[in-house]
Amino acid sequence: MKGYDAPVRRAVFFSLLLLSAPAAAATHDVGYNVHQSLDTGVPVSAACGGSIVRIDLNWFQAEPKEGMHDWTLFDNLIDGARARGQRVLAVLSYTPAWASAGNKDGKRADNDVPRPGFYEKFVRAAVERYRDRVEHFELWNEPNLEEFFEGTPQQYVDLILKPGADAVHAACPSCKTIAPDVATVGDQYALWMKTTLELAKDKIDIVSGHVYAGFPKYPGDTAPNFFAKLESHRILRLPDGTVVYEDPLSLRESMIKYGAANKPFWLTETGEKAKYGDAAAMDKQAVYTRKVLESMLTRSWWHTTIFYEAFDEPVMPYDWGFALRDPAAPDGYRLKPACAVVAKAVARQPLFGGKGADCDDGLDNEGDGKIDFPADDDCSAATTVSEGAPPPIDSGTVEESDAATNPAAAPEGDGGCGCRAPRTSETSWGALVLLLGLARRSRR
Ligand SMILES: [Ca+2]
Ligand SMILES: [Ca+2]
Ligand SMILES: [Ca+2]
Ligand SMILES: [Ca+2]
Repeated sequence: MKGYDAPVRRAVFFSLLLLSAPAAAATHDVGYNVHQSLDTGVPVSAACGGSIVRIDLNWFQAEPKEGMHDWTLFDNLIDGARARGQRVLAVLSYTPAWASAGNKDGKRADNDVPRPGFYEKFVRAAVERYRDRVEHFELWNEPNLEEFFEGTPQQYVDLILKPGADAVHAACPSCKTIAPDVATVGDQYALWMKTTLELAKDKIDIVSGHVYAGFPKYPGDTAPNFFAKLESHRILRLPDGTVVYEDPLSLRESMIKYGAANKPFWLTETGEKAKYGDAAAMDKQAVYTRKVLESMLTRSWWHTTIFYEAFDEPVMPYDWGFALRDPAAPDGYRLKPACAVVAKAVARQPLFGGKGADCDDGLDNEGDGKIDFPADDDCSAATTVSEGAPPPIDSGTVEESDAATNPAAAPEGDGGCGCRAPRTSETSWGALVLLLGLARRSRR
């Protein structure tokens, strides 16, 4: 997640996979990952409909020597964000070298397992300092990736999650702990969900995870997709019913299976790359963003999305941002089209706290491929409250094998909603060879 290397990791994983603030009545919130950028990240979040910023409150920076805290950076960031109407989600992670129990990979110390007792002291100090300004604390970032945590799920539970959550709640009983913040890549994330929820779900107020995967391109699209990681994992069967491949259990399925179904879920990272100025890529990013928002509308358990990420640095080869920092621009940045998608949804869609109606929120609310008045013929005016009933799910109109090799044959293009999960439990033999190839590539 750290700005200088996370996008590289994203790029690697993708190639492997190939494949105005809301009102209090809002049931869904949106925000942005800003790392530690007060001058660009925070204003971009405010401009792009965000009400909360996810920041890196790095342990190794805040406590460079044991017991010696330096809060200067975080004081400025948190106070600056709040001054712009942004709430703060603080990620408490990354071990200082002095607290390391051993540097397994021989590289950076910040992914090291800490010696027992030190993480909770840091958490306690951080929460005591910020409890009057920050309500949400995330306990580490993507601990299931060795790049960010070298330990086992059990070590995460014993040394980070349990003592960290106890420290948050001791310092601030009304504050919320967010975990386990797994990345849905590789084949171990379901194990991490199982271990953390079985052993420590009582320590977690809000379940979090990250999803980077495209939306289904057509009914029956069986490429690894957003919903397979979020709520409905893929099961590939032979014609006789034999299961030949299964994805790891999705985040939501894990929450249900391991007794955390009633906790809120926050998607604290998701996004799609788009180089500023590449019109096709920026349009694709805007569609991805819209589909995330549309998908939230029908899922009350999925409360908040923190998009990755607020902005790109012009000299860096990372382009996940909703804006490009540009000191020559009037505001210091140039916005990509995805920004307007979120800003409009938040301004107009009541479930995001907006003061408008379904027929003027920029979203395809029910998934018929038509957006707002006058395009959606269920809208008699921009003030019409509903775009109509969802169309029936039709996954049988295109042979999956045809669609897989010839996406042009698919009846649903980017105008489609993508707001409902495809049926993934039944897969035709015709698509199996392709699927197995994709499945192998998605495993690390
Ligand atoms: Ca290390
Ligand atoms: Ca709409
Ligand atoms: Ca519609
Ligand atoms: Ca309609």
